Amino acid sequence: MNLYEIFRERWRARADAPAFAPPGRPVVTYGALDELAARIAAVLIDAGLEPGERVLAQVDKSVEAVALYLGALRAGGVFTPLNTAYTANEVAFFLKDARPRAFFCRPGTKDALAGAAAQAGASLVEAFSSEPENAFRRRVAGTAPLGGVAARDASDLASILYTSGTTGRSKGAMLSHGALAANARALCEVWGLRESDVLLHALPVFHIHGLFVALHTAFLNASKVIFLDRFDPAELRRHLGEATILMGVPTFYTRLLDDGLTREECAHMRLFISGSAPLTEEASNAFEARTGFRILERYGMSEAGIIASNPLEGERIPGSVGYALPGVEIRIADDSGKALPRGQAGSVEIRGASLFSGYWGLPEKTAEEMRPDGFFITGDVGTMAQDGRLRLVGRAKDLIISGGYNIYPKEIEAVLDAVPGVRESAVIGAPHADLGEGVVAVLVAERAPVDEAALKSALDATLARFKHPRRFYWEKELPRNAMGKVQKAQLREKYKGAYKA
Ligand code: MLC
Repeated sequence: MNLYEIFRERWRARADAPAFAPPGRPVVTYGALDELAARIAAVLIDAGLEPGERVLAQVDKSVEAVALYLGALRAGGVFTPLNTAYTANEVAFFLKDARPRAFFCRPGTKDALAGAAAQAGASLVEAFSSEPENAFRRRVAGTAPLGGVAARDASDLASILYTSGTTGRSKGAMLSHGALAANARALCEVWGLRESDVLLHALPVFHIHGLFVALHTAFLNASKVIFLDRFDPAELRRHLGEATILMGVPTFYTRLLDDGLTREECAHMRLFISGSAPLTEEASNAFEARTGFRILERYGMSEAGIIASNPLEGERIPGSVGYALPGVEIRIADDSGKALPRGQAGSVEIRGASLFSGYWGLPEKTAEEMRPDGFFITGDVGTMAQDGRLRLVGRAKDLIISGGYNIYPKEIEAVLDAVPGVRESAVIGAPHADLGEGVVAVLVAERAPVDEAALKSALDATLARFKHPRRFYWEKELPRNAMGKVQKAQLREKYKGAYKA
């Protein structure tokens, strides 16, 4: 069961139906999308791609980029997308770790990355763009489409999604064809998604939210996607009248309100869905007061797809992420994995068909995060009400969520600690009106505070800009407990106003 085959069965009867409608560009039908994916699959196989080999891609959002994903699936490859904000330094790590057969990058970065890609074993290295004169596009256009779809089992990998980790080293979450199919089907069921729905898509396509949650559900219904290059509130508002579904991070919703979104503009909409970061009760209420819609909040992660969702019918409660999805078991457990009584706060652990298959090349790390009975320890802390509604109340892991991106402090601290003159650092999240949390660095100097320019240039050389702290504070020393562990809660309290002014 190749996931692509599941999509294609649905598309057969809908070959003339619009798949993608990117404003200002021609509509792409499901038939045309299938053919483009078949040509890309043929090119990948010509280049030597064997089933199970990785196709690593750091490419800009476009219909062609989605076709690249689909072509990799069709050829039996393991699609491994990368955030377009990652620096060459970060990409070099992913190349080494993923050892892809094929690597696709943006035209401007090919020279810098081609050597590392070849060293990692890539036999196809292409500068990818949606421009018609792009050499890879021309090669695709001149290649006969692959007739079939590579045979894959439910347990075979379809994708690896990299997430940073608490140790500072990124881990690739391995997702199987079966896991992705199970999650997409469950979502279509709980959100009542159907052929006539029109999805307004403004998310990036290198994370589960934009690539899997949003697109897989549309693909299963062969429904139309209005495909925007990026999130721009004014542009998005112009298309609400043609759409029925929007999926976004909380920042989308607060920016839409700030931009002047009106009730009339939402008249054609059926459902607004939010995830990837906590939606505040305040934002949820403000959105309902303005538009009449209660945003449906759901909870997910790369390792598990969507785990829980507020109901389509019935009350959507702000602050709760709703009920376990069909096929997903959630338990609130103590440190040993023993289930706690309802209402008590504990570790959120999950099991089910959509769970990942482990971290790529890291069996020990996988084992650390799995219970012997197959439950995955999410790292979130939550409570479950008597009626089964889940509420997230904290995080056991040191993680910042900014604008829907997960940012792990350890990685940033390692860069700051290496700057001459910095003795040590602690990176924390502080409330941020637009992004939910903003990144703050608290530093201790060897002698005197280091010039901020030196810190920024070290960050520029290594880390994607969304990870960069925009506030720097100097302390004589970091607060520690008796065990010597930095007391980040104290720092978060002290610097909670960092982004207020
Ligand atoms: C952009 N910037 C950010 C940022 N996004 N900084 C912190 N956090 C972010 N999320 C910075 C850039 O580095 C840049 O800084 C400046 O903001 C402007 O960049 P931009 O590209 O113009 O930003 P903008 O378009 O405003 O992007 C904001 C955003 C975007 C919220 C629209 O971040 C976004 O689309 N987020 C969605 C993330 C997402 O899809 N998450 C799903 C993960 S999956 P400078 O200094 O360079 O100018 C997951 C599981 C699940 O979590 O359940 O879904």
